[in-house]
Formats: sequence, C-alpha cells, structure tokens
Amino acid sequence: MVNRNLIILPLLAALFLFAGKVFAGDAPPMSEEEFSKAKQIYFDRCAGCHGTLRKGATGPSLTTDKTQAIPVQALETLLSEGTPGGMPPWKNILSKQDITLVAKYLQNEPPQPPQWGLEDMRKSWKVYVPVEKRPVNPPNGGTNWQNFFGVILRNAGKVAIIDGDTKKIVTTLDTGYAVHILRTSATGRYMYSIGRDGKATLIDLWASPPNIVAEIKTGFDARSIDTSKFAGSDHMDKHDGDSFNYLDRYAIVGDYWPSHYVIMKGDTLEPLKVVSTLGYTYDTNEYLPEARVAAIVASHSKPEWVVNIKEAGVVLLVDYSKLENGTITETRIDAERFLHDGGWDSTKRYFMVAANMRNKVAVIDTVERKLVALVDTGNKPHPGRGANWDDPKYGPVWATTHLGEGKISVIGTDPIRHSRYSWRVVRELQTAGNGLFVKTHPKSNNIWADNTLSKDLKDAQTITVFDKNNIDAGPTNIKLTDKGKIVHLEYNKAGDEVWISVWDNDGEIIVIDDKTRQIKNRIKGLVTPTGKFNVYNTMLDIY
Ligand code: DHE
Repeated sequence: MVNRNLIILPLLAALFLFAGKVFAGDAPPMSEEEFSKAKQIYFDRCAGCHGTLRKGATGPSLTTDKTQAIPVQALETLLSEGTPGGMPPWKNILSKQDITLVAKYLQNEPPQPPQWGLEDMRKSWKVYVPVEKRPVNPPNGGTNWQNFFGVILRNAGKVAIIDGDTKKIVTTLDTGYAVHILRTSATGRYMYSIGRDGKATLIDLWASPPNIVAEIKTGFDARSIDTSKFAGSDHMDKHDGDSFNYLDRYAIVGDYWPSHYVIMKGDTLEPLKVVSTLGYTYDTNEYLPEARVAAIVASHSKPEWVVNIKEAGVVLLVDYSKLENGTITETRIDAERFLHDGGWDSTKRYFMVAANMRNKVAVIDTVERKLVALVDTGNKPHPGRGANWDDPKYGPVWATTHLGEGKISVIGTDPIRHSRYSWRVVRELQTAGNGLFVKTHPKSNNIWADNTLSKDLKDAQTITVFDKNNIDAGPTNIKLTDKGKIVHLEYNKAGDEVWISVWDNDGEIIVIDDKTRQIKNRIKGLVTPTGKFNVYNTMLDIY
C-alpha cells in the first residue's frame, strides 16, 4: 500500500512553492532565545545535509527565497513527515514545538558562523599523556589488540573499545559530542575519533586500558579524519640515517565549518597547517562561501591524502612529503558535485567516491592523477568506504548502497583484464530498503548491506546478504532486531565474523558467524552504537 505521505508531501511543497512565489512571505519574528535554540537544532540535525549556510548538498538548498515561499505549516509538515529523498521524519526525534521553531528559523536568514584558525586550535589543543610517558610496546599477555574494535556510542558522546576475541568492553572513553567516524594510524597503535563538533581525539590502544592521550578542536563541524600511511621508500630523503617514513607521523581532519582541512602531528595532534578549501565549483565556476571537506582517504603507496570537497566537486591529492618545511602540494581534479563518502578499489590505486546528489560515483586514478570515469548509479549512492570483491563473471568490482533506494550498484574496477566491465555498473542487487553501508572481506563469500533508511521499520531492522559465488540466487534478508535500526557493518581481523550495530538507546552489537550466517554474540548495553572500526582492517583499509 503506497504511503499517502509520499504523494501528499511533495505535492504540498510544490503547491506552496508555487503559491508562495506569488505571495512570498517575510521572516517570522523569533526571540533571541528561540533563534539560538533553533540554530543549535539546525546545526545538530540539518547542517550536514543542507549546509551551514543552507546552500544544499546531500539535501536541497534551504535559502530564504525558497523557504519564505512556503507557509510555516507546510514546512512543519515536511519536517515532521520526512521526504522520500532520505530526510527522516523528525516527528520521531523532535518535539512539535521544536519543529515549529526550526520551520520559523528556516524562514530567517542563516547566521554567519565564526571562523576558527590555527591560534584558536592551538588554544584548544591538549596533550594528556606526553609521548615519552606512553608504553613503548603493545600490551602483552596475549591481548590481540589488533582485533580490538572502536565502537561509536553516538548520542552518549563516547567510544567503546571492545576486544574482538573476548567480546568484552575493554574501556569506554569520553570522546565528545556525536562522534562521527574513527580511523587508525598506519601501525594501528593509535585510534582517532572525529566528532560533529570538530573535536578530534587521539586514543592510545597500547595503554592498558586504552586511553585518550590528546585532543584538539579543529573547527565547528567536521566529518572526516585519517592519517599518513605511506611507509616511505629507499629513495626518500634520509633522516637520522634511516629511510624517512610517515607511519603514525601525521593526522588530517576535514571540516564542514569552517571549510578547511587541518594537518596535525600524528602522535600529539599538534596543529601544523590549516588549508582553506573555499573556492569555485568545478562546473559552473560560481564562488562557494561554503566548500565542505567530505571523505578523506590516505594513500598507502604515496605520501598523500585524497581529500574530497563536497560542494566544489573537486578531489584534491594532497602531497605531505615536504610538510617538514611547511609545504604541501595539491593536485586538483575536477570530479562531480556534492562529493560525499568513498573508498579504495581492491588495488588501492583507484578512489571511488559518491557524488550522491548527482547519482554518480566518480573514479579517481591516483597514479595517472585524473578522473577516469563518472559512473551513473542508483538514487543517491552512499557507500561508506564501499566493498570490494572478485566477481565470478566481472572480475574485481566495488559496490555501493543508496540513500534513495534499496539497491546495491556493483562497478567493475579492472581496466586491464576486464576492461569491458570497468567503470560501469555490472550488477544491480535489490536489498530490503534504502541503505547506508555495504561490506565484505577478502576471506568471505558474503556481501552484507544494511537497510537503515527504509521507510518500513521492519526492513530497517533487517540485514541483507548475498553469496558472492551465487549472486543470481538473490538476497537473503534476515530480521535481526525488534528495536532501533540496523546500521553499519564491520569484519573482525580474521574475516570470519560480521559485527552489526543495533542503533537504539538500548543498543547492541550483533556478531554474526560469516560462514553460517548465524548470530554468535550480542554485546548489549550500548547507547546508540553506529560506526565500528576493527583496528587491523582499518589500518590496512580492508573492505
Ligand atoms: Fe556519515 C561516513 C557525512 C550522516 C555514520 N559520513 C561519512 C563520510 C562523510 C559523512 C563525509 C565519509 C568520511 C570519510 O570516509 O572520511 N554523514 C555525513 C553527513 O553529512 C550526514 C549525511 C549528515 C550529518 O549531519 O552528519 C551523515 N553518518 C550520518 C548518520 O546519520 C550516521 C548513520 C550516524 C551518525 O553518526 O550520525 C553516519 N558516516 C557514518 C559512518 C561513516 C560515515 C559510520 C563511516 C563509514 C565507514 O565505514 O567508513
């Protein structure tokens, strides 16, 4: 049965948009207190998709020429019910009063947030445990620390470190507001968290128990963090007699606001360089007062990061090999607008990134240093880092889920031995509903995907799995929970378990045996677990 709202809401908005063009309204008055409360709600819940200045990205622009054309009541209905394009129904999260506040706020001009420069960062920078006071060896006693998982407890502002062998929570750390993702250093010793509030936190996994050794505020709004993973090579500059390497040397954070990236020392988070990403769109050459840094990945074969600028549609290859004397070199590659998330292909030469508002995946060749292809996918691709496997018919492939429909698009990634399949969708796999993440492992026969954004709650509580060697047999959908939603998948170091989050205030991690596809463990008592990152798979970018 078609959900009535899916028809009424867009019609309502279109009707008011038309009507409003004739009777464009003014900004409704708001008290200072109301404006400040609505500003925080917008920052927490809306800015990620619609932009700090409301110019749009994963979600449409919400500038006042548009929002004043829609009466407050219609805005309230849209906010309450959500939209088919992926905006959740806020009635389940915000009160009616708060929804009204946000509706009014959207009809007022957005405030210009402050800047945040190197001096501000330096003042916020704290080292809790100096490097010389940290363990010089990994924990002993058989602790398989490279099979630890960092698990984000989103609404609790914490990260749990869970032992992948024992399934025990080793410790829970206060990393701050709405942590978004975790990454590790190249050796896996350090784990880095980035919160939506721009705070980066450095966790020492060799401490017993792991502890926070440094933190810094890099801006007001951030989503990505990574580290330097190039081990260097003989021809590199010689420093102190041995070949210069970059393992654990640097960390980089990409901010949404201000629009910049920040390079720090990897073992202390001391800020070294801030680089603005403001500029022009690659296609229309209009100036962008907001050019947010989306996904960042670290090259394993060069001293460089791949840094994606969302609104500009530009991919930067940032060379850090001369950072010692203050120099970074950027190669700017025009790709496609509204770049979001992405990951390496199986060779770690090609970077696959979703331009989700343009329904495309951009393929960047980091050897030839150019855009190789723009692949048409389904409605709003959203891969996380995506998933790589060897398809029996198409050879090496990479896959993405979609925010706007229940489908996995599978893209050929081997331009040498499978050139006729490369850089185009070779399979479309139906899942149970709109998803966020897809995952597999080189040792697994399975491809797993969540259905987190499905309009039907039972589908959002379901995991979808395909057999790589019998994909045409279609999906197996397994309902895993009666509470919350299923989100994000991660393998353990051995590649024989899949860890899946039940995103709920009384959440848990469900551990599935990858061979039998049966539930092995439930790690309970976790507040809104979302992303989780296995140390070994994250340091080596195994996905
Ligand atoms: Fe994410 C990855 C941005 C909402 C959980 N998310 C990313 C990346 C970006 C991004 C740019 C890639 C980072 C990288 O690889 O360097 N996410 C955004 C948004 O702008 C958006 C749409 C809205 C917002 O305001 O943040 C958004 N993200 C969410 C969520 O609602 C999720 C499900 C839960 C949460 O934290 O609020 C969520 N995003 C994640 C996770 C990853 C991620 C777990 C990393 C996946 C991985 O395996 O690498």
